[in-house]
Amino acid sequence: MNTRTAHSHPGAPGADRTGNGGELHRQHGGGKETLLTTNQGIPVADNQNSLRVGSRGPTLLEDFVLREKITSFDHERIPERIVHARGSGAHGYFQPYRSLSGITRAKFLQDPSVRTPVFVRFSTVAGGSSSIDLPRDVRGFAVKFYTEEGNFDLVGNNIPVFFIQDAMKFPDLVHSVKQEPDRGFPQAASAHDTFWDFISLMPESMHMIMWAMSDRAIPRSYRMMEGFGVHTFRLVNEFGESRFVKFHWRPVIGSESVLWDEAVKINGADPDYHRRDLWEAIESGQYPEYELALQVFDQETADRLAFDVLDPTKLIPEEEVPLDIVGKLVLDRNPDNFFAETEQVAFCPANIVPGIDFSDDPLLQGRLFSYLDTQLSRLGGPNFHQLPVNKPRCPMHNFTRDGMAQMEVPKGRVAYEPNSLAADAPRECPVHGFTSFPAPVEGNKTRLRAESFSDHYSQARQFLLSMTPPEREHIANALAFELGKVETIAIRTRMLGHLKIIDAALEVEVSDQLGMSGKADVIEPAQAPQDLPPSPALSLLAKARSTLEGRKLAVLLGDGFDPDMLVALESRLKNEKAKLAKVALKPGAVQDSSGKVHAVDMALAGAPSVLFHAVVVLSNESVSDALVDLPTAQQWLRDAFGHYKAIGIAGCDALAGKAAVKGEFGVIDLASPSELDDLVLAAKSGRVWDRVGF
Ligand code: HDE
Repeated sequence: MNTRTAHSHPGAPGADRTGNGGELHRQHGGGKETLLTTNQGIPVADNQNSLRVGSRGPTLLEDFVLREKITSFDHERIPERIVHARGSGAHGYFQPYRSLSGITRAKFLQDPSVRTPVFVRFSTVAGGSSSIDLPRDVRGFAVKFYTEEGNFDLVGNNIPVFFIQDAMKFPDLVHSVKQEPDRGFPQAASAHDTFWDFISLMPESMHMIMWAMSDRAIPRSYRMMEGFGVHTFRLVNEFGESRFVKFHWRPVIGSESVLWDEAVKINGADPDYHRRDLWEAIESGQYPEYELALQVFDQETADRLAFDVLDPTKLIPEEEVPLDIVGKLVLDRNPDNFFAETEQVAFCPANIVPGIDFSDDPLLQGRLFSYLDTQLSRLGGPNFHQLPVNKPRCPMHNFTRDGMAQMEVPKGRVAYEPNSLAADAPRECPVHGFTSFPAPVEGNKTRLRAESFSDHYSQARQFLLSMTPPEREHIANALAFELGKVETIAIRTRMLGHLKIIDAALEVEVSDQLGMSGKADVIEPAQAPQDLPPSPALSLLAKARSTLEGRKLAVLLGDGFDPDMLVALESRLKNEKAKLAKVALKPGAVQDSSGKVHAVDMALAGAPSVLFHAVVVLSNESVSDALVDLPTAQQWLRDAFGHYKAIGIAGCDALAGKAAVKGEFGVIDLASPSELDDLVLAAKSGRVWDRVGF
């Protein structure tokens, strides 16, 4: 089969490959179409695939079409990042649990007593640097390890797969999700025509779309997010033996997501929600921790898997290649200066150390070029590695010189090699130096995508079928919400056509919500999907731990509340390693039943219940009924109830009655401190799904 045809987009007319004497137009239907050209006016024959050796081999440097396209893209914004512009960073360290010398010679993975300093930056993808923290979006999870053999950057995401298979399509993907170029909106949102137009024409994006519409795209906190290296990499040991590896990060306090209604409200109440949460957790000594886990496998296993390990739109289920937990990342220091560190940090997937190597994943191969290139314009020249946050912590000597913003003052006459005039000049070293794993490659130069990349639906279906009922419903709701914002009907029906291939029931649910039942386009998949067994590890809820560690709860205090109950609540939550925010109508004054005035953390007007994991109201309506008729107080409880949160109430029957939450599932009457056990139990299990019968 001609795989170029298999991957061509429904609706995209095939290119006219006949010579036409350099005309800028070609005939299509009744009218003339404008030819796609490079900046030099050279017509482009294939805008889908980069030039590579064989269909699965590395990409060639001579690919001027790819290079120009990516270069031009890389220089589009100054100085904010083109993608991942909105981010938050922290310092910390990484420590392996044991030596990994059997599988890699990387020094920082040899000795469990060695801590390697790191800088981590979490980010959203689509929005500008001042955009909200809770759009529905992928999150970046980028780690710079300052190892004794140089910097290793693991530049990953919180989703283990990606939208596209080839770097050639990245500028198109990003252009489609960013604000539409004529109108400059919407900011930080995928719910618009151009994104879904592109996606609906790119069947390879269907797996990632299931993830991007899932709870993963609206995390409660950066501290509660998984991370993934996405691509297959290699590990190489001291004997030169290589194995493949997929990198994973797992948050020690478990994962958690918000509901879409919460996300929308949090964006209004606190657009810096994630940034503030990360900062405050570190300031208070509650250090975010993540375990590094590896999926290590050999060529034989790779050959046995149902998918090509070079295809970044696919994952390897943990049930097939289990995770090996090998170390821990701890974030224990906030940046001193946001710009100098979080903004100027320059990650690059090409930064690897001896013992780690690339695979021929065509998306990774394109990234190896892009990041360094983009820093040249973003950070103004070739010396950005001298900025403190980017500078290696190990000795660094070479003969690169000059350039904008040169901060070093190199001494001596010798800035070349070989040389005989400087005996102490740095020399190459075949023993300790980085050597590429000599993976064999052969094939013709071609822009062909491997046949093994052409199943676009099986893992999308597998992901969906691995979800718990609430998670599955969220995906359907998210799709209906996003497609409901798409104005072009043909884009909606095209997407419904893809959903039908992924899962017929999903299409029925979404088209019903859109009022478009039976309207799905008929789409012929390049390869018919296979039914894969569900992978429970893909569900966040199925593996959620019962815990309150690192969670923030709120107590709304009304005048005359019982101080003993507050003390009991505080100490109970402290034992659970949770935090409690004290909220009151007036931040300056709330009195307990003895008349004592208490300090308050937040005023009710600025502390909607969406900001918290679970909520409590302690009041005394016989002393003061100030809260009862207050719409904000009623809404506080209504929202918490509607978001399936555990709720504790004491001395506020009238308010609970007006908010219509009294006696409902997960609403616990705190008549005495012993009832706190029930509250803690309910809050620990996350959401009270019983309220909707899940
Ligand atoms: Fe990136 N990406 N990317 N990306 N990416 C950037 O680099 C790019 C991809 C990721 O906190 C840019 O310094 C291309 C996958 C993160 O500073 C840019 C392709 C994954 C961050 C760039 C990809 C990522 C970036 C923008 C397709 C997950 C933020 C500014 C070939 C594995 C790092 C910059 C930070 C940032 C290019 C695809 C993750 C333009 C060309 C897949 C976490 O160079």
